[in-house]
Amino acid sequence: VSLQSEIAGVKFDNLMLNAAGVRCSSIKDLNEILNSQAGGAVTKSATLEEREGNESPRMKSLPLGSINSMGLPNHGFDYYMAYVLKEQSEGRNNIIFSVAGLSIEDDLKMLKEIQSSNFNGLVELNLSCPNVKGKPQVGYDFEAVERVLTEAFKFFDKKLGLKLPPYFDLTQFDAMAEILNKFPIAYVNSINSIGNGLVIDPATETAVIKPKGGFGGIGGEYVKPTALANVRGFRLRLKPEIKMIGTGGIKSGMDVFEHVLCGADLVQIGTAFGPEGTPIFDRISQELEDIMEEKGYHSLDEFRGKLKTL
Ligand code: RRO
Repeated sequence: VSLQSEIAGVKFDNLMLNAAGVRCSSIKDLNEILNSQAGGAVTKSATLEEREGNESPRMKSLPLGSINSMGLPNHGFDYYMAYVLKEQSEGRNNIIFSVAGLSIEDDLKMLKEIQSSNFNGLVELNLSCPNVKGKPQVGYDFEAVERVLTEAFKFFDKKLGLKLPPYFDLTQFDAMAEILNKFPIAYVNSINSIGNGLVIDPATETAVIKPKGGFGGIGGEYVKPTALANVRGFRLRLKPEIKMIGTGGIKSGMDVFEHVLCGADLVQIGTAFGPEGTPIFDRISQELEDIMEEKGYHSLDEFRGKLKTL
C-alpha cells in the first residue's frame, strides 16, 4: 500500500509530518525528522527575531495529551531561511517553512523576504499561536485574517498554507471558509492547540505550568474530536484546490485513518511525537498500512474525505 500524498505539486512519500513546534526548533531536530519515516518536516514557527519564549515550566505531558505555553521560542527567521534554502539546494522539497509574526506587519515582512528568496517550497503562516502574552490568536479575528491575506497576495505568489485555531461553531466555519475561498491558498492546517485551557494539580492546588497563570494550549487525545470536526468542516466548505492538513490527537494509525476520512491530505503529529520521537512515524505508518490492507485500500485517495454520515 502507498502512503504517498501531495499538496500544490509538492510530493510527500508519507503523509505524516511533525506538527510545528514539537522537536523541530534546531537543525539537529529537523534533520532527525528528515532521516525518519516522516514524509517531511515542518520548522518551528519563526518570528523575525530570535526569542527565548515564556518562563519554565512551560509544557507538561498529561495522561490524555499536553498543555503548553512555550511563547514562540525560536532561532529567528534567518536561521530557518538559511536551513530551508540549503536543503532545497540539495534537492529537498519536503520541508514546510512555518512563520508566525508577532503582528500582521511582521507576517508580511517575512512573506516578502520569502517571496524575494529562492525558496519555492510550502510556507505555513501560523495564525493561531495562543501563547504570546498580550497577542490574541489572529485566526479568531476574521477581519484581520482577510486583511493579512489581501495584503499578502498582492505580492506573494508562492505556496502558502495557513495554520488555523480550532473553531467551535458552524457559523465560524461558514464565515472563515468564505474568506479563505477568495484567495489562492495552497492548504489549510487544522488545528493548532485548543488555546487557553487550564490544567491543575489538586494535590498541590497549583497550576501545572508557569506562564499566564497556568493557561496554555491543549493538545493530544483531548482535542481529537475538535480536530476531526475542523478538518471535515473545512473540507466540506473549501474549494477543492485548497488542500487540508489534519493535526490534532494523532497517536495511532487509526487516528490518521480518521483524519484522512475527514479529508486530510497530510497529517501532522505534535503531542505524541514529543515523548516518542521519530520512531513514532515508523510505528504509525505500519499501523495505518495494516488497517488499509485489512480494509482493501491501496492508496489514501480511495477513502480520503469519504466519511459516511447517518
Ligand atoms: O510556541 C508556542 O507557544 C506555541 C505556538 Br507558536 C503555537 O502555534 N501553538 C502552540 O500550541 N504553542
